Amino acid sequence: MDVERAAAAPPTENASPAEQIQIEDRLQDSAKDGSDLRRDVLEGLTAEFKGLPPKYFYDELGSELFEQITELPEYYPTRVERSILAEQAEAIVAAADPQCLIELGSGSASKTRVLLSAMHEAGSLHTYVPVDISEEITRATAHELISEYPELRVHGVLCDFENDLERLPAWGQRRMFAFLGGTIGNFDRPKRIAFLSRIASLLGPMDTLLLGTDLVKDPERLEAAYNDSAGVTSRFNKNVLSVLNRELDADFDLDAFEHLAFYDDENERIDIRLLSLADQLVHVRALGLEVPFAEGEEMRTELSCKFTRQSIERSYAESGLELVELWTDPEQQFALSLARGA
Ligand code: SAH
Ligand code: AVI
Repeated sequence: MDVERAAAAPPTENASPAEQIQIEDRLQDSAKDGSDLRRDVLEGLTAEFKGLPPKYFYDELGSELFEQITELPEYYPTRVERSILAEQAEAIVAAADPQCLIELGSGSASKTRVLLSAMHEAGSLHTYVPVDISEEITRATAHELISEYPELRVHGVLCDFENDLERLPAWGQRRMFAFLGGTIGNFDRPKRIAFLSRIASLLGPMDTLLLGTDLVKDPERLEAAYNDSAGVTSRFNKNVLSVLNRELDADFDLDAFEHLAFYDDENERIDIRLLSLADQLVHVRALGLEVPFAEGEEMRTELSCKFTRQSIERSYAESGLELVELWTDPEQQFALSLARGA
């Protein structure tokens, strides 16, 4: 395991932006030269039930569309998670006592500010480590944060957390890993347990994990959140086809596919797909691939699993983690939970 230990650098009052921000590019060559994308797309488009991994949504436009989703009236998770953080940040910081906050899939870190402010109030704000696959949003976020928190060091890491978790540098003693927004729900169950187990093996005795999970609820409310009336989620979903057109010289016609999102009650998850509106042949020239889609055929682009307190505890138990505390909102729509190594 390639884990570097570095002491959390004490912040200085007059640090320049260049000293305060460091963005480390740890994306592997296979991500940079497109071979991961080629492998995943070849596998996904030649399978009997076609599918694409959700991480390819997040080019610059995809990150921007996700930001728009978080502001939609139907998309409650961001608002509710922020409200729980606003209520409980002090309690979370008191329970975890972190010096360093490492956020996986940080994006715009819009809710993270609540935690950073609570760490600031507790006098323990040293280092923030945003970890994301999307370079543009990570750089922009780092610059915004240092203007808001002059004492903060931002050590961003660009990487694919699925591939590179063990290659993250490890700063100082009391680290809190945060995985917010319900992004853990975008893994299916086996991947979730594997990923949480990997986090568990990185946690030292003083480290914690703060996990955001969307909760099982009325299917109508859930389905509305993924079928907004303004059509932003549809554009976000189809953006993966634009990524393939650009990166792999493909010729997907975005108008020939329809966004689908429905609640799968048995598996407690929203299933997000693209439905082919016609019999069509798509060319992915960079792969020398011709992909037939039948009219009515569905391709999975994302899963968004929903949880109960029991399923959160079970996921932790199966991953070598132990629940410390769980916070939710009055309507029990979303949960934040703090875990330690078992
Ligand atoms: N945490 C933010 C953003 C969630 S959107 C929130 O709660 O609102 C999911 C984020 O995870 C995006 O910023 C996306 O770029 C990032 N992401 C998705 N898959 C990733 C991967 N495999 N490795 C690193 N980052 C990833
Ligand atoms: C990032 N992730 C938690 C979002 C979700 O709700 O599963 C992604 C998303 N997909 C469609 N809308 C939002």
